[in-house]
Amino acid sequence: MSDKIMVTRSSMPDFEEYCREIKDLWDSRWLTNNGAKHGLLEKHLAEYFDVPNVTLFTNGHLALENVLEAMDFPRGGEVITTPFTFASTTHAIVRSGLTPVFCDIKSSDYTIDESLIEQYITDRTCAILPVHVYGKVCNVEAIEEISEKHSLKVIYDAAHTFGVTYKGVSTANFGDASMFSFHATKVFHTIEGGAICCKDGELARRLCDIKNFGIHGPESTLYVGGNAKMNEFQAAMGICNLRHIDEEIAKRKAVVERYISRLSDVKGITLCGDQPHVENNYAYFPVIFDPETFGADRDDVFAALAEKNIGARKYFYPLTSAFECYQGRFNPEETPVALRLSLRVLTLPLYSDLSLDCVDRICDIVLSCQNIK
Ligand code: T4K
Repeated sequence: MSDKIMVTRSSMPDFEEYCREIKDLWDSRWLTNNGAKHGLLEKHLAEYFDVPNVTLFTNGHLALENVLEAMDFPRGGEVITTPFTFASTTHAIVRSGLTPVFCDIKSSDYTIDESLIEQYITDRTCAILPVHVYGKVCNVEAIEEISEKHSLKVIYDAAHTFGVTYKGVSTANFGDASMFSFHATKVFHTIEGGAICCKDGELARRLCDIKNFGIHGPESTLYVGGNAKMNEFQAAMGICNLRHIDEEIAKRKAVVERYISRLSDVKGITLCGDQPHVENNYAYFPVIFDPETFGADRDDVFAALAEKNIGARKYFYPLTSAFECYQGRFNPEETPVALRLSLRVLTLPLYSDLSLDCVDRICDIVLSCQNIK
């Protein structure tokens, strides 16, 4: 294979379509700070998610930091979360002066194990921050029950769930707030970008101020805010991409179905099955390799693919609790399911214009690793 296949590849709108969308910026010269495109994208997304408030950010990570700041938790407060995620989730908690408390995940869908949450609740706990990892939906009903019982806030890291619904409801509607990432690698993107979706209008208003230096009005600055605003070129990309989102998800579905047809009955390979009542967005394709029964481990498969110029990724290895920057603070062994999965998972390439021929070639290489040990 000559051209490198990466784990993902940004979807682009038609070049002319994007040019048409940004053309009026040359007339208005209004490039950022709550511009017209920003307003339009917020409106379109609120309709798409069917949620009252969408606040746009320059990226998902700052959206998460800003919502933690807006909730005004006491310094050192504990946030129950999972370590099987991208660096951003844990870093946002720590950078906000809060303490992550790691709960294990379920081997069935890699989301937080709701049956373990209550054992971590102390009088310092202020929030639960679960991750809809790979677009798999957490047990939102159980989490809501726990949060109500203990008066805790719930902030979902919904970075991976654009377009995902549970019982017909967008994941933007669960918890006190949900953070979406619109990074270039996501199912829906604004180049860089993100959003907080919430029902509470007061929280949304605070977020608007905090992301703009805390400025509330011309002569009023209410918060020690920073700068996390989305600009007009980002918003224009979002407006274009949103027009094609159904097609984007349908194409990804075809790729995933091909992977499933080739890999689902292979000894030693576990795929994450469909969840009841969930409409997928086909954001990632994680595969778990059991070295004993597959006869090769995750790293063997990763190396075999790399040799053929295919860049699969070990999302999410290492666990965030094992990062060098947190050395001595957390013990990854305390989340044994997450640790085991992080050592066995490989996310295979997945994007909307990945051809089915390429999927077949990737699967052929994966299967050629069987029993190489
Ligand atoms: N929470 C969770 C659970 C997340 O997964 C993320 C981000 C966040 C929070 C934070 O959201 P943001 O602040 O990013 O909005 C990538 C993405 O940068 C990151 O957004 C994403 N999660 C994470 C899972 O993946 P890297 O370090 O793996 O990216 P990189 O540069 O290695 O790119 C991966 C592949 O994507 C490349 O091999 C090729 C392709 N690619 C990349 C770029 C930058 C493109 O096709 N186009 C591009 O422009 O983090």
